[in-house]
Amino acid sequence: MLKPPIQELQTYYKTIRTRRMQLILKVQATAFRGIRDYLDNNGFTELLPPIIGPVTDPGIRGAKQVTIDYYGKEYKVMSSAILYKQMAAASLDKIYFFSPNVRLEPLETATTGRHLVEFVQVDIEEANITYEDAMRTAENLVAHIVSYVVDEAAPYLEELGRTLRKFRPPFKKITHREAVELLRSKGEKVSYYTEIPWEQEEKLSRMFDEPFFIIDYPKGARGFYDMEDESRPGILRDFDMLYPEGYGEAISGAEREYRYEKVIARMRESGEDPAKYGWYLDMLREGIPPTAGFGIGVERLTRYLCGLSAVWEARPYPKIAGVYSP
Ligand code: ASN
Repeated sequence: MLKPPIQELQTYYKTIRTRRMQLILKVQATAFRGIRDYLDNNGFTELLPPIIGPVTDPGIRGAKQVTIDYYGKEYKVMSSAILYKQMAAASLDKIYFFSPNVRLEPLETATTGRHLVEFVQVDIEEANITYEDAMRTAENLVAHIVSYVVDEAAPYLEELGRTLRKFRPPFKKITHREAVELLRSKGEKVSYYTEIPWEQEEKLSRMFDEPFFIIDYPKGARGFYDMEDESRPGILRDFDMLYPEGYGEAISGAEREYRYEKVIARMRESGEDPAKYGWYLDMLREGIPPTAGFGIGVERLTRYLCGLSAVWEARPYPKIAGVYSP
């Protein structure tokens, strides 16, 4: 467990001038090149990310959205750009953006070493694919990034003391149910019906030495946009990818529910008011193709690549729950 970082983090921005932060930022910039190298060479189009809008992703696991006054109307700062991704993939087929997200995380997350209030995820979406296809993209992307960074950033990794190994897909897949059974067999109290808490996710991640997927989360665990499997009610066609060695979640993704009536029903079930989602529901009513995709958090990626103890080491000006810092 990390020390409470509050005191230290108020002045953490000064570390940008240290050698260690220089090395981390060099590795991170190399990873960005690796991400674009893979996606641009595989038919994806990079788009500018939306930053504010009338609604944003409600599936943010206990964090709060940020509201701003937009000429007298309430707007949200993107907690994720999920709602826009489906529309963009309906037009350009294979898209991605480097999407800045803000989530007011609970105060307890200040010491997890894995939560930031302000972070960036590379959000990826493809039309007319299944979640199995999306997982193939995800594992190929991660394998490419690691290989690219190992080749292109070797001196930086060495100076950081990080040994990074290349991986060859496919990555192992376990269901959410199997993950819960595995954790229960080690004495952990985890539920079959909810998200796996981050502490247990970290323990699970220590049991593996390669990235791996957890698939088929229960309906209660995720947003209304993850598709429910029609032949297995209550089970979603979605996935997380976890890094090994205790680094925990790398990626979250899913096949999306795109049918108007079903989305309305899922919104109601999850306590969302469909009236707030005007433009999104209009888009679905007019009809879009099925899509699937995922998001990969770049600070957690950097943490893994560099072997850092906390995610705030991957940001020169980190924002942590409850910490007033520049
Ligand atoms: N980016 C995630 C996805 O594509 C959604 C999220 O961040 N909540 O499923």
